[in-house]
Amino acid sequence: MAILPIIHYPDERLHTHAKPVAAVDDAIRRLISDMAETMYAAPGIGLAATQVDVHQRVIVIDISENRDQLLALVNPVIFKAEGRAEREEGCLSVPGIYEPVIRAARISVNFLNGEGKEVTLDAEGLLGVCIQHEMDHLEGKVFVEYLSRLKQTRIKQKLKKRLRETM
Ligand code: GNR
Ligand code: NI
Repeated sequence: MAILPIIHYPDERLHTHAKPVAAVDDAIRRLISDMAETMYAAPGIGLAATQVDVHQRVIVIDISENRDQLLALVNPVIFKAEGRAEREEGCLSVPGIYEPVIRAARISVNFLNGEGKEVTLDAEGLLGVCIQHEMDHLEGKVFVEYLSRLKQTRIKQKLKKRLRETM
């Protein structure tokens, strides 16, 4: 297991489109395990491979209180989305920034789990939001892109300033 470095916005690599995983093999299982360790250490409730500069369609999520309900989603596809709901979001790639985003209220998603088995999951609330947020990362999209241009500019300036101050 290993904790992987997380890329921070506005790094260009966060805009990379991830490729489908051909087979859930030992290398993918190692990636899932490293991503889980990275997510738990951060700590966060989700992590997309994009955030650790691996451009394959792999996501880990754990929204449980006890941090013992790991979900691994390989090649996820949302095939149903209903309603709209607003919720405050944060992102490990945009540290310290929390802003409301409107997304589908309920989704149904298809994916392969860590064993390569096909799974269908209905999700709403925090889990639904988290899956949509992580799947955006795989498309090269960061949640701040839903905000106004002005807010995006301010967030970029804030993160760049913070980067300068810690170097
Ligand atoms: O840890 C995280 N918390 C969170 C809170 C509200 C909505 C989405 C998230 S995902 C985030 C981890 C992360 O950046 N995943 O990409
Ligand atoms: Ni994120």
